[in-house]
This record gives sequence, structure tokens and C-alpha cells, in this order.
Amino acid sequence: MTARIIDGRRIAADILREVARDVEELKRDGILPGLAAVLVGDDPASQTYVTNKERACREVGIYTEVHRIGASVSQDGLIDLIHSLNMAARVHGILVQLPLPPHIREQDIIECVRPDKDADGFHPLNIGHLAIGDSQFVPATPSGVMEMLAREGIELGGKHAVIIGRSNIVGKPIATAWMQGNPNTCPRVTICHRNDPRLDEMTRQADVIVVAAGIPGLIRADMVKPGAVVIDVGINHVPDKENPRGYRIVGDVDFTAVREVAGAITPVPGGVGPMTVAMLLRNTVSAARAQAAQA
Ligand code: NAD
Ligand code: L34
Repeated sequence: MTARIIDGRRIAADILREVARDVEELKRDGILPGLAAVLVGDDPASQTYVTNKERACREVGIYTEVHRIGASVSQDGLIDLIHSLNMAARVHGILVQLPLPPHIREQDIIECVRPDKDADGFHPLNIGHLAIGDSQFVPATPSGVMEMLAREGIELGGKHAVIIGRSNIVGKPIATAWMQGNPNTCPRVTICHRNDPRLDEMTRQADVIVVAAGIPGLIRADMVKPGAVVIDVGINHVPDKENPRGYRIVGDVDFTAVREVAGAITPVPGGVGPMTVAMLLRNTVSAARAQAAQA
């Protein structure tokens, strides 16, 4: 069997068209949705991701401002900036691109963002809402994964999803959303981490594999049940002299081999990455709508 390729770029473009319509509607009501992104330091991957977010905002008509700050900024300096964005009426969504430099306590920064402007959904209050089932902001990558499965018509009720990686931004919130969601439409969840002694045994039982480990080639063809759905969240840079950037991007899945076994698979690039951007923008619009209703 050769897997169906799930085209994240196409699905993200569909979502961005919907977001653009929502933005138009808000503008008719006199509301211009705004997103502030904070980028600390000069990590090339983070720069690319923030640029992609900025470009997408422009495409759909969301006001955007990017605060590019040197890596030597103090924790207090960064907190002051976030407080000013919390207060700014033009800003409905705030995003602090991770990772932050090692001298800054990431969790302190996340907790400074006003929960109703937390377009990333990383604030503990929003994580708590997600866990009990009344979330306003679902983190962008997890909601992107769920949205892409839904739009591909992949039913999850009665299925077994194995999630590899348990970070706060991917593995844990996907597992959380599925654990508390409607049992008729959400899968049973298993979550694996770096010291899992039988990763292959677990993945072979999966109807759906979601992998976010950051290890190229971690998922081999012999680890996948024939017909399973494979969602590759991993983004890894491997040196490549042929590529003008000096590297190319691969996921955590041995794509060429696994696509011969799986039923459906996401590519990297062009899979989950563009979905992350689209879902952030959707969260920004819902933040703007909620804040306008409060005003
Ligand atoms: P992380 O880097 O913080 O942690 C990695 C997780 O993987 C940990 O929970 C660890 O226990 C687990 N892990 C590592 N090696 C493993 C192994 N051999 N077997 C099983 N589990 C293992 O996680 P993150 O921030 O979620 O990032 C993971 C990957 O996803 C990275 O490549 C990152 O670039 C990518 N990512 C992509 C998107 C996107 O939008 N496409 C979004 C976020 C992260
Ligand atoms: N605060 N930090 C915060 N929020 C996030 O949601 C993120 N993430 C992850 C890293 N740190 C974060 C992102 O934005 C990863 N991530 C992200 C965003 C966009 C893309 C990938 C990851 C993306 O656009 N990927 C393209 C290729 C990009 C390239 O050419 O390098 C793709 O097709 O996969």
C-alpha cells in the first residue's frame, strides 16, 4: 500500500481563507485583529517560523508587529515588554517564540502573558481549561494536528493513538485534548518518551502515530501497522551541500519507507508546520472577537 499524502499546505491555505473572511467581518465591526510576536535572539529556525507567521498575518489582514530583541535581554526587560503588550489595545494576541535563551526562565515569561491574549495557549490557565474541556486557546501545533485529521475525514473514535514526545507545546496538549474530548470521536491515547524501552512495540499497535521527538528517522517502516495514519511533527535540519541554505528539513519519520506501509502520512516540510501558523492566526481572531465582546 502507498499512503495518501496529507497536504498541510493546502489545508492551511483553506483555513487562512476562512480566517481572512473572519477578519473582514471583524473589520466591518470596527475591529482590526492584532498579533504581537516576540523573537529573542537570532536562532535561524525561530526567525523562519516568525517570518512565516508575519507573512500569513499580512495575507489575511491581521495587524502584526514583531519585536526582535537581542539574546542578552534581561528577564525583567522581557517582562516589561510583555506587560506593555498586555496593555496595548491594538494587540489581541501575544506570542513569545520559544525557545528563549538559557538565562531566561521560560515558564515565568509564559505566565506573564495575559491569558485572554495568549494566542499560543501556553499559559497554565489555558492549559488547565484545555484539560477540563472548556478551552479558549488550544496550542497551535496540537490543534493543527487535530484539524488536519478532521478535514481529511479520518475518524478517531475507537482508535488507538500513540504519541511520541511529551513536550508542553506538542505531545502533552494533544494527549490532553484527546483525553478529555468526546469519547465517540477521540482515540485512546498512549504517550511515549525518550526512555521508552519498547517504542516499536507501542507504535505497532497504533492506528494513529503522532511523533514529535526531534530525531530524524526515529519511525521506521517496521514500526508502523499497515494502513496506520502517521503524523510527523518533527522538524530537523540535516546538512545538505546541494541546498542553498546548506541544510534541508526532515521530520522524525523515514518518509520514503513508511509511506509504503502507512495509510496516510504527513510530509515534512509541507505537513504540520503550515498548520501551526494557520491555527495561531485563528486563535488571534478568536482573541480579538472575545476582547471586543468584553469591551
Ligand atoms: P522537545 O524537543 O521539547 O522534547 C522531545 C520529546 O521527545 C521529549 O518528550 C522526549 O522524551 C521525546 N523523545 C526524544 N527522543 C525520543 C525517543 N528516542 N523515543 C521516544 N521519545 C523520545 O519537544 P518539542 O518541542 O515538542 O519538539 C519535538 C520536535 O517537533 C522537534 O523536531 C521540533 O522542531 C518539532 N516541532 C514542530 C512543530 C511544527 O509545527 N511542525 C511544532 C513544535 C515542535
Ligand atoms: N511560542 N514557540 C511558540 N509557539 C509556537 O507555535 C512555536 N513553534 C515551534 C517552535 N517554537 C514555538 C512554531 O511556531 C515550531 N513552530 C513552527 C512554526 C512554523 C513552521 C514550523 C514550526 C513552518 O512553517 N514549517 C514549514 C517549513 C519551515 C522552513 O522552511 O524552515 C513546513 O513546511 O514545515
